[in-house]
Amino acid sequence: MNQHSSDLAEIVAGLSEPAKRISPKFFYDERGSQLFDAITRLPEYYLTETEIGIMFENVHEIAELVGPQASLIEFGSGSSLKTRVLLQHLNSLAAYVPVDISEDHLLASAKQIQSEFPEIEVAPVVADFTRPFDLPQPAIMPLRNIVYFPGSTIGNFERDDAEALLRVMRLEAKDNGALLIGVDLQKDPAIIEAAYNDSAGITAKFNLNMLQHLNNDYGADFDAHAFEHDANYDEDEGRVVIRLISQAKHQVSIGGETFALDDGEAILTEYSHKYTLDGFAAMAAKAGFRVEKVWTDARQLFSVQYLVAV
Ligand code: SAH
Ligand code: AVI
Repeated sequence: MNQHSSDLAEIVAGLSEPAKRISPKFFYDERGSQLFDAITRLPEYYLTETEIGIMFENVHEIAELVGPQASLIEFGSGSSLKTRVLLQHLNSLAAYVPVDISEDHLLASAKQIQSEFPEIEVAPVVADFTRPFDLPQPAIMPLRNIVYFPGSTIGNFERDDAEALLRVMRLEAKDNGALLIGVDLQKDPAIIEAAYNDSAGITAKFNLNMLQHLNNDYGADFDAHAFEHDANYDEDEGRVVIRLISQAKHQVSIGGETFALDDGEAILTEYSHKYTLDGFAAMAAKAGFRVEKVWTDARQLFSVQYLVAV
């Protein structure tokens, strides 16, 4: 089965469940990637600004831990916004390998990075990182692999899937490698809910754009006007639950199947888990990593963590 057919089968399977769901990876066509970039600039979306602040403050220490001639492999690189500070400070990088599912956006970002850092080999990989994929062999032999996973994208995976993804990263890091990861922290629910219900309505557009993506690329016939964005923080589960709520009883078709939606029925599009430091360390340990260093901001909103293979 090719990538497109297995994606379509995955979407149909999610809509066939009693509680309908679509994976958040389908947010990211070109427009979805642009809308995500707009989210990162929103005043309510504390994650990006806070993470960049932590990176700037601690990049010398990070560079020391990483050492010379590493290969930097970034999962879900998007516009590689936070990576620039690393590319400026890491010592004689062997290569930078951004991996992302959003093909046009990745290739344009990689080209831009290559022009800003001509001395570094930039080798983009278009792939769904939840499925097996090959990494390129850089011209300079890396001394170690550093997997970089910023943005708290790990939070978009349910706990078992997050642990499985950490295991994949553990394999990529090999025994002498490390994982540098951004992890959003549990905090006052009001701060979290505001980040996913911004007053400019960009997160709503991002959520609804998934339906347009499925119409354009997978032959669906969703009417995006028939849905509303919904995001609530579930404190017990420590996660934001992001959904699209049908505003009328209607039907949608995709992949030769027709699905009935009730007025008020939800399609789950994303979870965004928030961790405690202890909770994340316990999960990382199960995946074969030990947390060597944690950096946070003064308000303890967000963390950047350096995990070594055990
Ligand atoms: N790392 C950036 C972007 C985060 S947005 C930052 O911190 O700002 C999440 C990114 O992961 C998007 O660029 C999206 O296209 C990518 N992504 C999401 N699911 C993916 C998957 N399964 N495989 C590959 N890339 C994925
Ligand atoms: C990519 N990911 C970490 C974002 C998040 O905060 O969970 C995606 C997002 N969804 C809505 N706003 C941002």
